[in-house]
Amino acid sequence: MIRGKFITLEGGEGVGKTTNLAFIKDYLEQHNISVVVTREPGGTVLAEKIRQLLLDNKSEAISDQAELLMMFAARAQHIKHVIEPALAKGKWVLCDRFTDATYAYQGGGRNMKISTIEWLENLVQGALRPDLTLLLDAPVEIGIARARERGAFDRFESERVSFFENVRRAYLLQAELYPERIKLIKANQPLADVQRAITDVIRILLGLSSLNCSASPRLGNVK
Ligand code: Z5A
Repeated sequence: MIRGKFITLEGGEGVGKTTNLAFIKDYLEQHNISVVVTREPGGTVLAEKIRQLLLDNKSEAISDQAELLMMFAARAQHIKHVIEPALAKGKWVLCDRFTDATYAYQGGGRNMKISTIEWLENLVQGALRPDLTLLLDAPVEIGIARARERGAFDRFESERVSFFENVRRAYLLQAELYPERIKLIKANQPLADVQRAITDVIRILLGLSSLNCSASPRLGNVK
């Protein structure tokens, strides 16, 4: 059995991760690939309960340390019960956020030590890393405006704009550190153009194209 591929979608709030996850799933299925769509925090019964606790903005204040550990507790369940079994069966896993989000939100947003995140990443994931990460990037105010059209804010969405600026910077740093794995997609363009850029990247992963794609990990492309 050939192991499946692990693809993650990342980016600040409202950049279009959920919208494009559905698009990628359809595209892969058209190429006869069996896909498992999941998300973090979440993806199992227990991990979804942890997600509810993390997003609830009416509960007691969650310390930064507790938040970080809850992210990795949910992730440990998710990897053991969903991600690893699916990959071992040859399925492709499409995940809405993964550990790059921890570097961005807990590292960039909450200012937690990167070495602590790295330590937890190695403990919980072993050698598991995404094969491809699509980082949807847009100026913070665009993502916030899109996301807030939905109404009520969760615990993260209630953060200040400066928090999301730090998150965005940390994501872009991840893209600079891992240019082979993380492909930057400009998300402040019409959805059809975003999806064309995504298709270019996915085609390369599928071995359907070796051309240079319009997505680029270079920071010069942002704003
Ligand atoms: N979190 C963390 O802190 N640490 C971690 O390790 C992990 C997560 C894993 C929950 O995530 C929170 O967990 C998250 C970080 C934290 N909090 N925040 N913020 P989430 O993924 O569930 O929450 P989210 O980022 O807020 O998701 P979202 O708001 O649903 O955004 P999205 O999925 O990226 O966007 P969308 O729903 O696809 O699109 C939003 C709207 O924009 C929608 O109306 C679309 O139709 C529209 N859209 C999308 N693309 C376009 C384009 N190109 N043009 C115009 N309109 C568009």
